[in-house]
Amino acid sequence: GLAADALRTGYHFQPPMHWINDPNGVMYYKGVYHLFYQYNPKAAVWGNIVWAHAVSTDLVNWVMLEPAIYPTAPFDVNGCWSGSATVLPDGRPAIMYTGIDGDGRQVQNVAYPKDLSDPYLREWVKPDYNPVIPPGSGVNATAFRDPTTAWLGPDGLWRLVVGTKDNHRGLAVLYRSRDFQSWAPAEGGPLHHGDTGMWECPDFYPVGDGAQTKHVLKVSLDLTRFEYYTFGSYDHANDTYVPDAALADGERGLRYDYGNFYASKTFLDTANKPRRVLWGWANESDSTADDVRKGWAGVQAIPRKLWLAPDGKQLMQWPVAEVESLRGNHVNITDRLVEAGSYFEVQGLMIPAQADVEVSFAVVGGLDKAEPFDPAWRGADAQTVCAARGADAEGGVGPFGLWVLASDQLKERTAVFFRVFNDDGKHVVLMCNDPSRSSYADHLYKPTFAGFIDVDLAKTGGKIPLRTLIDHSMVESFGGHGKMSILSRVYPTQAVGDKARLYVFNNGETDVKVTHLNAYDMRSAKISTEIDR
Ligand code: DQQ
Repeated sequence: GLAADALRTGYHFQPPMHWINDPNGVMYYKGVYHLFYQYNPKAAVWGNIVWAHAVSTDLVNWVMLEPAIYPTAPFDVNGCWSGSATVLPDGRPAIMYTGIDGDGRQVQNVAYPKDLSDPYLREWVKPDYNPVIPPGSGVNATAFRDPTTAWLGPDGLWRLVVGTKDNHRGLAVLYRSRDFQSWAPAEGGPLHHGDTGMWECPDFYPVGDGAQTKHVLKVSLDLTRFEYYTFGSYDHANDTYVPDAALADGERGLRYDYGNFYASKTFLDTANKPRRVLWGWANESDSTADDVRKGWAGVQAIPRKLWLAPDGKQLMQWPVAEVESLRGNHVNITDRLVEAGSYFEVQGLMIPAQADVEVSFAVVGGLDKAEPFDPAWRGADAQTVCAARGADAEGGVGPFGLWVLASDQLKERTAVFFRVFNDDGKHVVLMCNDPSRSSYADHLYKPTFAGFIDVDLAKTGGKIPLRTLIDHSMVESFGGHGKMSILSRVYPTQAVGDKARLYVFNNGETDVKVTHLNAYDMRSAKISTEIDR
């Protein structure tokens, strides 16, 4: 079996035990960050779902509180599913969440804090007039959930979006309300829809400033378990949303993360500048039997700052700066050549299984040897390409990158790397996470994750940066200063704790150079409960 304790994360959010999934109701309120999340208080499998609750002043160290929202009434007797928080103009926060009622219908309910003078907002009250948004006629009552944070229109009406489906069509439906109690769907039809099955956990919010402001619509696809987003213009008067024409919609669209990252949600952090912060859930990729044995399942990704790229082509993400407060012992390497076909170990970390690594690569041998991009791959997704040309397939330019959570003989290792193709004279850069050798355990789900990263190596002088947050069973990577992220769950049996190692490798025919590498041991986040505070 897998070593349950050795695989628990040190600085990614996890409760002491049991199952977790979606982040819910994330907000900043009077100096405190709130993270609610889908939680099974009884077991390490999905079920008995309540909103567990944790609070923090820095998004890094957490106080675990009692569950905040749990079944108490006919309108949520079968479960309290995902939803969002809204801070109202009078300063009161409101939570909208999906309840599973006595008939198994999905309904939207509102809850308010019992005591506004409690800075932690421990107790929540559900008014008797719930549900406030039952599934109307023509709505699929078993696929109607996950209300977004609400926003106020220029006409003084509140708006929010609920995810649903109509046969195979995913829908984001907009509802309006004057008083946050009585809600009606916008007459103009759904805000957006796609031919991609149920849309879970929609999120809709502005990014950019001034003339550059865009609205982002993110949806979580129940069928593929990936998330996609578009951005474009939102007409506040008519509640219509038109994605930018240059962006692909649906499964060919952009993702926040090209790996194991789902049911995410953002909030506006008014304490800092302000910034928009993204939370997302990373599922396990071991077996259900492993989870039961481990006694826990599910982790939250590092909260990420999210913004619109200056070129307006995509969103960018970066771990919130507060995470760096956990950095300890530091290892630095400058201008080290990694010749074609070579590798070296990064020495000096005390616990390489719990580290933060920032590395900047430069292709110093030119791009001439880049492998031809197989025309058969046109239209295929990056994951397919990377599954065909993984970390161990020698290339022309790349694969080069990191081997993390590696055992001393390198039998276990997870590769995070770049690989450059020549597509009719245009260079295409693949960023990839290859876990195929991550563990001796043979029953694990080990999908290769990848994306095409928008970095023009001809313009950057061959330079491409990578940051990887390593946390025992988490490998969370950011390429190109936040242009692409890939989260992967791996379960080494040998490369655990201080036995794990870190390497830089180059499996290509072209030399690369590590211009800078800064690796840090990461202290564990402080997790306390009410009792030991
Ligand atoms: N998880 C929740 C649902 C949501 C799904 C139930 C997404 O509200 O649609 O736990 O992971």
